[in-house]
Order: sequence, then structure tokens, then C-alpha cells
Amino acid sequence: MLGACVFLLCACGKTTVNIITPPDASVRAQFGAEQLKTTLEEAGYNVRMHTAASAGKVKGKTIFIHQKNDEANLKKEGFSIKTTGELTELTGFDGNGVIYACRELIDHVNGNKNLDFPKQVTDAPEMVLRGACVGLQKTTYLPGHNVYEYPYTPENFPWFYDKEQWIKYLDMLVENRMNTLYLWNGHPFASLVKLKEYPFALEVDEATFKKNEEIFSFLTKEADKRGIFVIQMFYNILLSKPFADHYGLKTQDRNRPITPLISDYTRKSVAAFIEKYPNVGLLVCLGEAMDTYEDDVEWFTKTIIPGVKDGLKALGRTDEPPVLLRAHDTDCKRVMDAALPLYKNLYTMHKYNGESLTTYEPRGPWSQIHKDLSSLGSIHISNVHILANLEPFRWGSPDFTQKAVQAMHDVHGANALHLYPQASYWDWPYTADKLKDGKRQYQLDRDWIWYKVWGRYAWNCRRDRADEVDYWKKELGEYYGADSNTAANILEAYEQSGEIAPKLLRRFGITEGNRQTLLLGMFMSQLVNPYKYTIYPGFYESCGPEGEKLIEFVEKEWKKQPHVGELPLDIVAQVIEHGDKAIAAIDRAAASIGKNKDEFDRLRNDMHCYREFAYAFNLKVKAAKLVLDYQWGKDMANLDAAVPLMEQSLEHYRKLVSLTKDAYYYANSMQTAQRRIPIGGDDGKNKTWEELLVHYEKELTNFKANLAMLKDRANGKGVATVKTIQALPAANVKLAGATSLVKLDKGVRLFSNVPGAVEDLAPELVGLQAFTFNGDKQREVGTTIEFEAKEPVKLLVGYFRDDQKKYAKAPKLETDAAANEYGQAEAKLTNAIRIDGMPLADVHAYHFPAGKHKLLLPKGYLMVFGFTSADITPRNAALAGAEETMDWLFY
Ligand code: ADA
Repeated sequence: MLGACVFLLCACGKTTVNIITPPDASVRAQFGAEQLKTTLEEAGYNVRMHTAASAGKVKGKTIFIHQKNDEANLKKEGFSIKTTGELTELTGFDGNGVIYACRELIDHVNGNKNLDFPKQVTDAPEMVLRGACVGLQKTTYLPGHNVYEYPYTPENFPWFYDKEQWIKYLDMLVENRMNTLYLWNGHPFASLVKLKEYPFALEVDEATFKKNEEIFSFLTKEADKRGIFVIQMFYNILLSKPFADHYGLKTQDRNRPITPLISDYTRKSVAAFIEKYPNVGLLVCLGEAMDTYEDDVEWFTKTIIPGVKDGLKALGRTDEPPVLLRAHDTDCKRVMDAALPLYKNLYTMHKYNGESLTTYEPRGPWSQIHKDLSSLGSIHISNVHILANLEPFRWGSPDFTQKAVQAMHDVHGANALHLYPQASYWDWPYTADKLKDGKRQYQLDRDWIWYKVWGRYAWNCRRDRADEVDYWKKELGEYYGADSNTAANILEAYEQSGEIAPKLLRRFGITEGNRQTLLLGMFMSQLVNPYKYTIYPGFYESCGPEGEKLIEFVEKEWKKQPHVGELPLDIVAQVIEHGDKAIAAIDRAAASIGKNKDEFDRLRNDMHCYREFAYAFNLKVKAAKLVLDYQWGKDMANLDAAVPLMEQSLEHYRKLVSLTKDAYYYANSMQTAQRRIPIGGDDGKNKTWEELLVHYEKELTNFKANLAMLKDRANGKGVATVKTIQALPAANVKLAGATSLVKLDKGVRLFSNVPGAVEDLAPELVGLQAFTFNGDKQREVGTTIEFEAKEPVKLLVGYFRDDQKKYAKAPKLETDAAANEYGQAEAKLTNAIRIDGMPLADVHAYHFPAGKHKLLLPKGYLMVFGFTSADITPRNAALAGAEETMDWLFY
């Protein structure tokens, strides 16, 4: 029978290729060989598989696979390929080395369509971990749940149970030489393990639990075969909902102390997980639901590590599987210093440019964090986190990526990569694209180039740029069935457009965090007074080259001071040029696309979107510059001149609306009140350009009206109305526990341990029932407010404007996704109260419905000014002095 087949195949004129594997080939080596076989067969060859023992004397083209870790010239995961005559020998240092050697030949067969394999190649990856993540997260919160809380169920994540899709994903990772897969979830344990001591903690039903066990083992087995290590990420301190309900606790509360119960539950969860899934690593986020660095150290050393050790002990293991520690929302170096004596195999991870992609020239305090961590000597992973400024358009600039990976090595000292999806992280596996047939597009299909660019440079970022251009032309030409010229144009479009969002965010943004969705645009008020929106500290210093914000630039112009670094007007000039070049290139390519035409049309549309966006932004920046000139020179002509620029900006924005209306469901995939810039994303609103247009039209109308009013005033016509500010009425609530209250006014003391009294305060606050505290006690145990309200109320909390450790930290969405849980993220009144000898303070309002409530506030000095039901108009109460800001012109 076999003879007959061989004869038949030979009769069809197929060339035969022999693949010889070692008799004791590892699972990975076998997998590599199988993949090679499939590729050769698909390319029209007849493949015969042999083992070294049974091969005998084979004739013709032969690929001999070896796995040897004693070859002097080979490194971990490395390989060599040697071809002499008809014989090509592949030698992998380990299983992964064999897989990658096979992939090298696969790429050769696919790219060159021949068997002229390289005479001699030796290669190995630069980065030791190269991986991507998938979020078991959703665009909105589940009812009754908070951020990150998504049990693993077929209802929540149908795709998670789709084996075919996983195979496709894992194969994509292998194709890109990636060796790690991360799964992100708040608290995965209660979906994956049962605890004898806490059986009620399980948050999925029996049938789902079985499915989870099954799919987890499937996934880890298939991943392992491909040389991929699966790592489960989790946040702390999160409790399963049924566990929390059982004990009357919240699932997460940043300000609660560590208790023996929650520590024991978590320790047992971790132990059970390690015991049950010995091949799955853990990625630990010591936050966001945990407040102080002291707690972080304690939690990691006394709960997490003991949990891992308990699991290992139960298995009788003495080795230490890797445990990865995120630097997000903690002092990672401090935690590492405390943990390393207890557990050696620790890795660190930190965000590359925060939650956006902004630069390949990182610097400043965030680079220092990387340097401190990489100098510990353990493996340091660079995390290309949520790309908040790239959502939702296509992005794939090889040049930018290569330079970014070089910076990871050279500036940060990182030697591993963790990669988020390019867009739509919270909506995995789908993209935001609206397809003509009403189906959803898969990220894996659309964003192939995203994984390819990062995978390629994680392997080796020192490749020659000229060769790289050829390489990407070939890849793009292959994908779009296009000739080299056309492919060069597509590449040009990617590289030009790839600069737009990074440059604009780093020069004009409020934050790199997903608090901001850049590609929806920004308000004039945000351009002329960014400080009002709380620029995230460290962002400008870290996420781009040195330069000036628009507001600084204009000030220097007026003061005739020298400019430094990257300047805002240069940047907008550059981005419109990038936009023009991108569309010129993509339009040139359009006539010669042979394959994937629909996808090309979408890519082309994205390029046009980027260009309109750049134009709209440029004109707005120019208008904002004139408004800032008015701030300094009081020349009304500047304001007049801003109007047509804003109008023209809107024209481009309208084009953007029409380009996106039928192309995109949304811009941002995190569709919650956590998104604040350009405008709140509460209840999934304000996620399309069409929705934003209305707001941008309104800001122009407001501006025109305010300008008319200014002119009237200048002509002595309008009457300047001076609004008197009313005190907020105190709301009636029933307080639980012993509380000491005082009627708020000048001269009262709010801290029993501080001599200073209230020196000055915003009129809104006068007469409210403020609490008095002992600040030292607040530092030690935090502040708890328990009350019952008959109607919806706001609790007013004062945070000092000072980052010394003794003061409680105001809510910050960049490190605490729950920081707007009560609508408290932004200060309502800034510079609103001064106590003798203490810094000025801002007032945040925590909103509560009628009912009983218990609120834990962070540790450190803070003030509580009592309750009101009245609306509060946000404003700068200006106790620091009335700085003139121009944002009012747009309200
Ligand atoms: C911020 C961000 C979250 C998440 C988090 C993290 O809080 O808003 O969406 O990305 O960081 O885990 O880094």
C-alpha cells in the first residue's frame, strides 16, 4: 500500500523530502517537524517522515533534525541550520530551538517557494520571554461586579472554550517565535479551583467548572507542545463574589486592611492553583485593590509566596517555577528586595510607555523604575500595555517597533516582552470594525502585523534597516498580493501613520492611561488648560523626548525665553505631513491589490481617518495657541482669529465622522466611567466620533457666545454679572459610631493633633458639618465613614495637594481602576481650603444613593466636610491666587 502511494506521488512529479527526527524526539521537536511537514506538503512536496533509527539510507532532499544542548555555538532556544548538498541538518539547543529551526525552513519555503535552504545559519532570540496577552475581561462591568471581576464562563467568554481558535492563536505565537501566553483576569481562582475550607467560594457551576478544567488543560498542553508557557495574571486583593457575600465583605476595596481571613483564602487559592496546574506560571499585580506599599510587601511575602510554596510542597516539588511581579501600583523594587530571600525565581514587569505607545526615546522617572528593576539581575519584562492612544485604527510600523525594542534593551535593560492586543483589549477576540456582512472581525486576522512586528524585534532588534524594508515589503506584498512597489507604499503608509498618535499624545495628552482616548480628539479647554484635567505626574517626563506643552510654549514666547526640545507647533506640522504621506502612499497602492482587498480598503480608510484626525487636531492646536496668546496679550483679534480655525477643524472632524460611522462600532474598548478624557465614558457613552462631534460643535458655540460677551463688555454694553457663590446646604444623614463634628468655618480645627485652624475656605463649604480627626490615627488605620441617608447624597472629602507620605492620596485612575466608583475621580473644588501650616486641599465628592453605606478612605491625613445633596459646580476656588485660565471661554 505504502509502495503504491509513493509510486503514485512520484508519478505526479512531486519532489520527495525526507524528514528525519531523533528516535527520542521531544514533543516540541515532533511538533516542529510536523509543522515543517505540513508546509512542505502544502507547497506541493511529498514528505516522508523517518526516525533516525529507521531511516537507513534515504535518498534525495533530506532534513535531519537534532536536539542537542551541548553544542558550543548554540544558546537557549537557539538553533543552527547547515546544508551540504541534499542534506540539511537542523540542530536545536532545546525543543524550542528545534521548533524555531523548523520555522526558519517554513518561512523559507513559503517565501522563496524552493528547497534551496540556507548553507549555514546560527540564531537565537535576544529576549528570553516573548509573549502576548489575552484579557478575560469585558467592555463593561457585570451586574453586581466591579472592575476586573469576570468569572470564566461560556456566557462571559464563549471564545475561551473555542479550541480551534486557541490553536490558531497558539500557532500565531509560534509563527512569531513567541514563547509565552498570558491570561489576564481579576480573580481567576474561583473559576479554576475548589477549596476544601471555602467550598462556597467557587463562582461557577459544576458543569462550567468541568469545562474550565478541561479547556485549561487543553490550552496548557497545546501551548507546551509549541514551547509556550502559559501565565495566569491576577489582581489583589480580589475576593470571589460568593466568598465576599458569605462574609459580608466587598469583593475589592483599596482601603481595607489585610485580614487573616482574606489572606488565608488567597493563600489557599494560590496553593490550589499551583497544585492543580503545575505548568502554569503566575503574574501578580499587587494592586489595585490594595493601598500601601507596606501592605504590598506583606501580602506578597506572607500570602502569595507562601501560597506558591504550599502548592509546590503538596506536589513534592523542590524547584521554583517562575513568579512574575508587576511594578504597576506598587514599589516593585521594595517588594523584590523583601521577597528575593524567600523565593529566587522572581521576574519583574513594568509598562513600556504606560498605557499607550508614545516613544522610542523613553526617559525620566518611569525609565528609572525599569533600570532599578532590570539591575536586580532577574529577568525584567517590558509590558506594552493597553494601547489607549492607538485604539481603534490599524497600527503596524516596523520602524517604530524596532526602535522601541532597542530602547527596551538599551534604556530600560529589559530582556523580555509582554504584548497587549493593538486595540480592543476589553473586547477580545473582536476588533471594533463594522464589517459589511454584519459579522465581527477577529483581532487575530486584522492585527497580524502587530504581532509580527513585535515578535520579530523581540527576537532580534539589531537587524539592518535596509534589509528590514525588504523583509516587510515581501510580507506585505504576500498578504495583499501586491508587487514590490505597491508593498513599499503600504509599508510607507504604516510607518507614516504610525507616528501620529504617539507624537500627539506625548505632546498634548493629559495622560497615557486609558483615562484618555486620544483618537476621539481633545477639547479646546484641555489644550489651553491641561492642568485642570490633572496631567498624570511623570507622563511628560517619561513618555517622550524633552519638550514643551502648548501652554508652556506660549508662555515662553511671551516671555521671550528660549525653547527646549520637541515643540508643540512642530509636532502638529509633522503629524499633518505624516497624514498626507500616509494617504498618498496608500492611495497609490490601491489600484494594485491582488488579495485581501476588503482588508486593504479598511486599512486605507484607517489611513484617511488618521489624516483627518491629524488635520482636525492641528487646527485646534493653532486655535488654542491664539487663545493662549489672548491670555497673555489681551488682544481680542487673537480670539477672532481662533474662530475660523476651530470651524475648519470641525470640517475635518466631520469627515472623520463620516469615515468612521460605517466602519467602527467604537473607538475605545473600555466603555466605563473610568474613561474621562476627552469626556466621561459613563454607561458606554461617548465612544464614537459622531457622539463627540456634538460636544465639539457645542464648544465652538460656547466660544462664540463668550467672545461676543467679551466684546460687549469691552464696548461697555454688557453688564458684568458677578455671581455670588452660595454655601452648600448640609444633607441630613444618620451617622454610625462615635463621630466628632464641627460646623465648618474659618478658625475651626479639623485635626485634634494639629494646632492649625482653617485659615480660609471656599464659600461653598461654609456651614457644612465637618468631621474632626486625629491625623496620626488616620495614617495608621485610615478613615471609615458609616452612615444612612434617606436621599442620594454626596460626601465631600478634602485631599491635600502634596505628595508627602503623611497625606492620603487623592483618587487616581491610572493606578486604581476603581477610583471613580463613587464618581469621585475629579476634584469638584480645587484649592478650596487652607489650614494653617498645611498644604492647600481639593474637594472630591463621593456619590451615594439612599441607604446604608460604609466607606473606607485611604490611609493618611484627609478631611471630611460632611454631606450635601446639592449640585456642585466644579471650579477652582483659587485660594492659591487667581491664576487666569482660558478654559472658561469654551463652557
Ligand atoms: C489602570 C488602567 C486599567 C488597567 C490597569 C493595569 O488602572 O486604567 O485599565 O490597565 O491600569 O492593570 O495596569
